[in-house]
Amino acid sequence: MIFKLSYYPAFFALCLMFACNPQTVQNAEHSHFPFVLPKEKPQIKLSAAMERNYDRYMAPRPEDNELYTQFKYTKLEGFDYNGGDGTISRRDPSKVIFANGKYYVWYTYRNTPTPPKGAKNCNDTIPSADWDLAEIWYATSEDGFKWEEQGPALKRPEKPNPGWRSISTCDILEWKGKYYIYYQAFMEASGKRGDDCPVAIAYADSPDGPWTHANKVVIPNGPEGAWDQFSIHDPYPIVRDGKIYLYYKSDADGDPILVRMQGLAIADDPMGPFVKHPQNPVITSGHETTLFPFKEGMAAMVIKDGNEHFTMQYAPDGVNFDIASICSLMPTAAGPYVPDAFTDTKYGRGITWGISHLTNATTWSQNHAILLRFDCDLSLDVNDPEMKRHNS
Ligand code: AAL
Repeated sequence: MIFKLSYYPAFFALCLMFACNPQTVQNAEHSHFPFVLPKEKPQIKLSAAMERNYDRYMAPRPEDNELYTQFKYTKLEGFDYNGGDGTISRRDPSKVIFANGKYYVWYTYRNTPTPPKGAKNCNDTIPSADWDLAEIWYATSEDGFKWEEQGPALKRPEKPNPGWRSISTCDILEWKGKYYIYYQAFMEASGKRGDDCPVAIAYADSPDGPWTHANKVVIPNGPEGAWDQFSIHDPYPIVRDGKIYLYYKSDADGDPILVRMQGLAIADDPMGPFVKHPQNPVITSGHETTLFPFKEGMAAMVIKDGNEHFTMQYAPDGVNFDIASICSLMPTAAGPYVPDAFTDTKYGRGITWGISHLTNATTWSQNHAILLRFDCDLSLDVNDPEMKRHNS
């Protein structure tokens, strides 16, 4: 409908009267609604959606939330994939660390005569899944974009040691000047009962190795009926409170309710014993584990799978996580560069980049995967007075 020109003065007069009405002004000041979204939760009756917009997340707008980010992806230089025919795969990167003037990343490396063929068709040389018959390789970089593959950090140990069939999905710990790699230790092919594997460990004096398999399970599967009976996957150690906080995933043998939750095991020594937290599982969703110290607590990227997939979560005590934000296009199997992963920080500074993987996912067992870099903004200002106060 079009206003006749002669109506305009009357219309503006009405608007002016409304704006100048003391009652209108008072309401606007009182509620700020529905015109302005206040930063603090207003003391008025809110809808359920607005209640949780204030209570559940760290800020009412994503852009003000320190644990909200968008992700940017960049192809890495320096890796050969045999033309992408599925015979070479790199996946499940560790955290990135900085040592000896360069960045290091470790990852699952598979180079087999054929791409994965599924559990029925695998043998000693044909892999069942992308992470079957794998080794742990590593690469270094000066800028995080151009990488030099250095070769194997760890080959499979001799049968019957844990991991003789495959070693995969590792993560790194630096502790008292020594280095430790935690990895999934397969004793049968994935897709048979091999995925029911525990976590084993190797150690070295330098990130360049040489690495020694301890030939020892450090995080065993839970007892029958426990949520983590079937697997201990994606080990992810961080130093907190002078101890090793190792997060891990279990997949409950495909149980539709419990599928892929995350737990925590704590130890005073890298070799264990690790004590599983009585409140496990501490995260109910996600797939691979990705966490980092943030403020006084721990932040987690809860990526695919579960009711709370694609969220950033925060636990002030590293145990009791809540949703901080919802993000999209999150990095799969992210291994961030966590500058304070091992410093026992009292006020974590967050992350800005890391390495993740991308699979072509043509079958359940995934033909092959590539590594790529992600960039994000999940970091705090290092000059933040709070950070200085906590870490001084
Ligand atoms: C990954 C990880 C673990 C699983 C498989 C290989 O992305 O969650 O490592 O076992 O998939």
